[in-house]
Amino acid sequence: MRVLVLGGDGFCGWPTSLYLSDRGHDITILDNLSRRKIDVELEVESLTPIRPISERLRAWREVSGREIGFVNVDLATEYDRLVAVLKELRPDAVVHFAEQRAAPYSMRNERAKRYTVDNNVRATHNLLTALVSTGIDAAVAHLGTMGVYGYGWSGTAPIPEGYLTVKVPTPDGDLEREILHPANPGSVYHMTKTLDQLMFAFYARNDQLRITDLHQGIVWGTQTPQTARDERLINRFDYDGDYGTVLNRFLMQAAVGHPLTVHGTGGQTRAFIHIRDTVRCIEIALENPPKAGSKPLVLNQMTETHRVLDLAKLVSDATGVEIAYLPNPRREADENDLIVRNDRFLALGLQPTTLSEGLLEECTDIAARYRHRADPRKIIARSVWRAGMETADDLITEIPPEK
Ligand code: NAD
Ligand code: USQ
Repeated sequence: MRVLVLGGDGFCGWPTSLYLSDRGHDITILDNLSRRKIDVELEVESLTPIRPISERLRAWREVSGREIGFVNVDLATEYDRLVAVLKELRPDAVVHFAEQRAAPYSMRNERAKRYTVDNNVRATHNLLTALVSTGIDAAVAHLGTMGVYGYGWSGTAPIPEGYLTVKVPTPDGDLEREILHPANPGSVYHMTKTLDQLMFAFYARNDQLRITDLHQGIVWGTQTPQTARDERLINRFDYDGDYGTVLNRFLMQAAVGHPLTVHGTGGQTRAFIHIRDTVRCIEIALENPPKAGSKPLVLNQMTETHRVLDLAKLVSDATGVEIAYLPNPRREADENDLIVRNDRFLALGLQPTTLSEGLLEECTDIAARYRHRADPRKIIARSVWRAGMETADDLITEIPPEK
């Protein structure tokens, strides 16, 4: 398959590009490197020493003998260039990772809120309208989020895969209807993913685009067998208060001896997936696209759920690092139930990688190897959901020497 990977320089996009290339697909990455520029803005770097994109691609050619193409295009603002790339490449499939993906960053200030909406909504809409105007019948796989459903809305009822069957009372009795699951976003970032869903529904119905929306949980881990082949291929590891996600942050904090930063009580339950399963799910989704004329296919891309506090305890018990209960900078429920259906991926052959000591250790090893690159002042989350909310002071400002 000829696959265009939008956002292929990022945390999920890079290992996916290598995995699909390794599986014999012909890959081109489109990325404007905005994520690297945000690192410069936030004065922080990936814990792992990610290489410039040209070096990454050269290293992949050396170790695999395979070429991956790259175009530096802004999906949100360079529409004509996007159309030109599509016409030249005529992809069989497009994987869409290219959005601003951090909830805390999206709540940082007015500028970041506006950037997140402008970037994400325009990027998705440009892709859809460009596919229609070029007449390219590529299967689209978009990375959405479990967060579109929100947390706690349906209590202990399992979250379905995208759609909900409801009863509408009429004078002649109840009508059964299938509707898009109500959206309940918890941040400006998550809100953009709910807007994406409406665009997908419209373009699938009106223009018969074939779209799969992958409602992905929090991705943890760093390496895949492909990114581990050469240090120059190493994947990104975000640990800072805006971009670092909870489990990877705890593993990194344990490696540098920083107290584990639990927000509030830690009663928040979330869905998780290992990066190795992310790349496999994308391949499965590309192999099983919906038919033209069908509504978007929604797959819940997650393998397990955990409470934040349970994760902190697991890491603390394994490493001896203490847990710090911090004021929660977000507006979110203190506690929630979360039961998620993921039957479709299981039926399509996904064999879930679940939390295991081996994988946790692999991640802690990576964090320990690069601990000297960590800036402890960047660990505490400082983006607040509303003005005046409290954040924690720095717990430690210097990394203790290695024992
Ligand atoms: P990332 O920020 O590491 O990667 C996104 C990539 O897209 C970056 O390389 C960035 O430069 C590029 N990009 C952003 N806007 C662009 C634009 N306008 N034009 C071209 N390129 C652009 O994020 P990630 O963690 O790899 O996430 C990828 C996707 O998966 C996102 O859409 C995110 O919402 C979704 N997702 C991520 C997670 C997670 O835990 N990381 C979980 C669920 C869903
Ligand atoms: N949390 C802590 N301590 C921390 C960091 C986070 O307690 O140091 C808590 C948060 O308050 C939240 C939970 O952990 O309750 C998850 O936070 P997160 O930053 O790991 O994840 P989130 O903001 O939801 O976003 C991440 C990705 C996003 C993706 C989403 C999937 O950044 O791109 O869409 O996970 S999901 O959560 O399933 O919607």
